[in-house]
Amino acid sequence: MPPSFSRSILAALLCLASGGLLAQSTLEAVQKKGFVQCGVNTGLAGFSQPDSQGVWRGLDVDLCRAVAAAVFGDASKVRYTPLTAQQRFTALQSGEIDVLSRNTTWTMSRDASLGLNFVGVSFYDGQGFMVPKKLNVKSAKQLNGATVCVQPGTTTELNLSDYFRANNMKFKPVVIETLPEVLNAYFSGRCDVFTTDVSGLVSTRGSRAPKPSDHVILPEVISKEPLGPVVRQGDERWFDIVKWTLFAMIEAEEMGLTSKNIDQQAASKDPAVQRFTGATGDFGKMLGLDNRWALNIVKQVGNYGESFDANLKPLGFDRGLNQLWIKGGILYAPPIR
Ligand SMILES: N[C@@H](CCC(=O)N[C@@H](CS)C(=O)NCC(=O)O)C(=O)O
Repeated sequence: MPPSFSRSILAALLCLASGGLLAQSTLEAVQKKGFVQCGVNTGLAGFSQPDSQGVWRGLDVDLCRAVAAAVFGDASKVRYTPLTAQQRFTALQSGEIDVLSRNTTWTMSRDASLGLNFVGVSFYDGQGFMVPKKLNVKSAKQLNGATVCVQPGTTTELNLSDYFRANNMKFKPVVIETLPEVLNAYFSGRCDVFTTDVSGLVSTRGSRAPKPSDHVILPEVISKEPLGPVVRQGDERWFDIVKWTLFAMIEAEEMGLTSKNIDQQAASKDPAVQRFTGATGDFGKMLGLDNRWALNIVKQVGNYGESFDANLKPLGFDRGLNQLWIKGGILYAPPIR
């Protein structure tokens, strides 16, 4: 075989390999384009919503910013793709986004059959019901025959029918894809009830109800909704990066590291703090990142509690289950060591 011919076969093979088997990793692709493409909610106050200057804010947005801080040392290197519940998984599967950080419940079928991986839980939630106060309903058990507003492609839709069936009650679903429209239907009285994650009820009542005090959230919480960030399956490196980004925010709170003190703490003699800030060890390197990856997250975005206080506390959220395990909640990050 003439050498030029074998060279061109080699080139063709290399080309095939780079497009297929050796396809560029998510980290490389993100580094090359210079930003993280993050899939977020279309607008849910406290989780992800643009402020009056058009700057995206919220707990879910902070996870996107933290990934950018870990990867680039710059939390601003994020672009946002607002997604409805129905659009979110396709956007991730197709590669349109690098991370989905959008009040998404970790369920077995989503994890095991969509080619996706949940990295952990950033907010423990459950499904609830909101009704106009004037209906004088005190319990979800009184909702037999109600018209219920719900968004498609959600766990909400599924739990709703389970709950009514289990309690021998009937309901008329009003299924509307976009949040502004489903809220409009509920606030204008087309439905008796709006159901979603309790966080969604608290957030939309506080930020979108014409008069928040006209609406009550019923006491029943009918499901577990562990919400967390999602990545594509098959890229372990990227999975680890997003997973440890979330853990770093939780661990920083437990260690008392904040955006205010992290620079001084970088000189700490405490071995755990030294590992966290990158003063010792090669923990960043293990992820393919700078050893100051976690320091950059905390410095630029803050720890989990700082993000919670900035984004959710003003809307009236309590920490509840989303408190650290050492303070009575269930937030627990594995050790950085
Ligand atoms: N956690 C549930 C529900 C998530 C969900 O989409 N909730 C609605 C109601 S708060 C929402 O975020 N809507 C905003 C939108 O569609 O843009 C799930 O993962 O299926």
